[in-house]
Amino acid sequence: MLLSGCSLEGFGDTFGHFGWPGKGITLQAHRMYDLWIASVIAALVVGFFVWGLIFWCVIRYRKRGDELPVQTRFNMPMEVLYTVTPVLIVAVLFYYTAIVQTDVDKLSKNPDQVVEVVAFKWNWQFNYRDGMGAEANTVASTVGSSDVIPILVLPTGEKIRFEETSRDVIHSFWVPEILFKRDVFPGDVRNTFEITLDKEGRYVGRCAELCGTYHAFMNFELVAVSPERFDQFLQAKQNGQTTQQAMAAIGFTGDKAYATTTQPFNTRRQKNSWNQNGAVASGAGAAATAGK
Ligand SMILES: [Cu+2]
Repeated sequence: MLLSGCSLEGFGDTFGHFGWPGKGITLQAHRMYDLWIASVIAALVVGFFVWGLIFWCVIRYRKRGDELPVQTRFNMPMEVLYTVTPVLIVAVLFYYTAIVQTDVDKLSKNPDQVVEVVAFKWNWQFNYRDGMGAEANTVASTVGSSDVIPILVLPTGEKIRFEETSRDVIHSFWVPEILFKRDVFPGDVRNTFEITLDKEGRYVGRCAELCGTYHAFMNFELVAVSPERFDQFLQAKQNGQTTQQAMAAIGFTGDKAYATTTQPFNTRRQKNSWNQNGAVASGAGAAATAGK
C-alpha cells in the first residue's frame, strides 16, 4: 500500500486524512502523508483484530455454571506469538519511518534554488542566493516590516534548498502545508533542508518557536508559482523593483501584490504603552494607534 500513493490518498480523503492537515504541497510532504495513512491503516487492522478477540473471548468463555474452567498457567506458543508480533510491527513501522525521514532530510548536490532564511525578532528576510553556504551571494531579497508581511515567491517542480540563520534568538520556519518545520538558530549554525513544491498557491508561514513578545505575529507568506513566473519575479527583483512591483509583474496586481493569507498585526509598539490597553503614551503616533 505504501507504494501506491494514489489509493492511500483516496483512503485518506474518505476519512478526513485521519487527523492530518492534508496531503501537503511538496513531494516530501506526500511521502510523510502516505506514511501516516499507512500507519493508521496498520493500527486499525491490529485494533479490529484485538477487538474481535476480546468479543470472541467474552462470548465463547462466558460463565456457564459454578464449575471453574481449566486453570491453565500459560501457553508457550501464545506467549511467543504476542511477543514476536508487536516486535515485528514496531520493526516495520521503524523501517518505513527511517526511509521517509531520510528522504525528507535528503540534500541534493545541485539544488535549483537556494534561499537563505534570516529570522529576527519579529520578522523574516528571504535572500535568493547564487550558491550554497554562507559564502554565496544574495542576488535578491525580500523582508517584512511592521506594515508589510514578507512574501517568499518560489517555483514549483524545482529543488529548493533552505539555509536558515537567525540574528538573535531561536525561531522556527514553518509552513503548515509543507507538513514540516525546522528551527532557525543564531550563530554559525545554518540549518538546511530541501523541498520540491508541486502545487501552486499561497500559503501562510509562521514562526513555530516561542521567541518573544511578538512571536505570534511573526508570519510570512509562501507564494508557489510556475518556474516561468518565478524567473520573471526574480528578474524584476534583480532589476531593483520592490517585492510588490515584482509581484505585479507576474500578475499579482493590486491587493494581491500583498499577502492574502495573513495580515500585519497592530503591535502597539509605542514607548511605555505596549501592554496597557488604551493607556497610550503621549505623542501623535501613539494617539493615532490608540483604540485600533
Ligand atoms: Cu520567532
